Amino acid sequence: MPSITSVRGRIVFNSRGSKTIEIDVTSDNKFMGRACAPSGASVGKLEAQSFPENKAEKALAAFNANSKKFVGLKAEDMKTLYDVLRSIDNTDNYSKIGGSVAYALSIAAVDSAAKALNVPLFKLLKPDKLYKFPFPLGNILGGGAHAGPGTPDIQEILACPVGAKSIMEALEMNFKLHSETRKVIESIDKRFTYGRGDEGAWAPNVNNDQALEIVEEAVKNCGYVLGKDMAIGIDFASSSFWNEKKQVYDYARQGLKRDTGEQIEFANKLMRDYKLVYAEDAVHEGDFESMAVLTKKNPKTLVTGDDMLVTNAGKVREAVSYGACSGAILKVNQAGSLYDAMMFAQECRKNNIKIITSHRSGESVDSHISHIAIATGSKMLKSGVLGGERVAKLNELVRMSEYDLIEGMAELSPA
Ligand code: 2PG
Ligand code: MG
Repeated sequence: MPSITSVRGRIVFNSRGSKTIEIDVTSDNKFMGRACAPSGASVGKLEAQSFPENKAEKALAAFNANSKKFVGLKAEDMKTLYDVLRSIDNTDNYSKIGGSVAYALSIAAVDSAAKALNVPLFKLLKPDKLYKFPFPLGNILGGGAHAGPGTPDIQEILACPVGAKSIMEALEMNFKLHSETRKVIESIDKRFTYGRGDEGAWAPNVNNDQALEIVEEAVKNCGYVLGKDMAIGIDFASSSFWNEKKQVYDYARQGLKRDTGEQIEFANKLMRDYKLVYAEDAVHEGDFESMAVLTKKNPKTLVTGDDMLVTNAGKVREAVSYGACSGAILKVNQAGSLYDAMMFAQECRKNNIKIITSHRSGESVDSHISHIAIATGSKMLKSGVLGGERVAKLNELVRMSEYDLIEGMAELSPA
């Protein structure tokens, strides 16, 4: 069993040019694992806090002050590493050492263990006989916190190539739809600049309804049958436009407001009209009751919690008590360490809630989440379409198809 012989942390930059933490973990003096913490723009209230006092320098200082405590641990032992992290920081949200440190350290450790043991990371995380590929869920057209004024209030319209038989075919379908979507935007806006948001999705000057019509038309132009070959998903990220004081969803860019009942009606209508395979955070993070209404009404859609569940096993139990959510986003950095995220995944599987492993809008070129998606039995991997930091995860899936251990695409139909 490889043991950690040294650790080293540093400040680097993410895809938005913001500072973040990267950590190297070396096992048996020669096998180096490395991981870099991502960060979100639309952040759930109960997520792990990336940095103490919101400063990467403070996270690095807290890590350096404690780094010796990790030397000597077994590199693949996520639980012991978690226990040591918790002996340093017992806050709910890792506000003392920083979620970025918990993320980078815990993933660099297993990365190093996988290299030392010469096994692919997904197999180290979950020894199994057979695995399935998650469907790539790619952001095609978006707005919200990921793009500027004039773009839709809805954060992401996503492609999911549900008819694909292989990962290669699935990726090609997403790239084709992304490129066709640009042509449709250009046909209605001759001055379209090809502007893209933080995750590589087109960021045109259109409202929410037009945005959906554009993607629907692009699906048709590609020759795909909507919902059969290519399905659409939406991340409303509705907490970011929920006005708690006025109790309304404020679609400020489109100039309209919806109360809770109207928001439920709107989300139901989109799920029906566009045969959505996926609907994330359609209501704000605290509204489990409305999420339960949507979940019950739409058995064919993965009605998914992101800000609502914040990759927290306790929140999954809360959702289950309401009957809310058939899908759950897994973002390791929301939870903090990889062990926290694995406990969340276990709770989801126990309750038959489908897992969707996800990137963040501020990313690195790391590709560990592709392995985490396979190891957790994720139905989808939400990791964008274009941009080096997005394609890095997708290309890792391509490389993984060289292993005979992964057989075909995940089963999407609701159990
Ligand atoms: C989300 C994510 C990823 P962010 O809301 O699901 O798409 O965005 O990382 O900005 O929270
Ligand atoms: Mg989200």
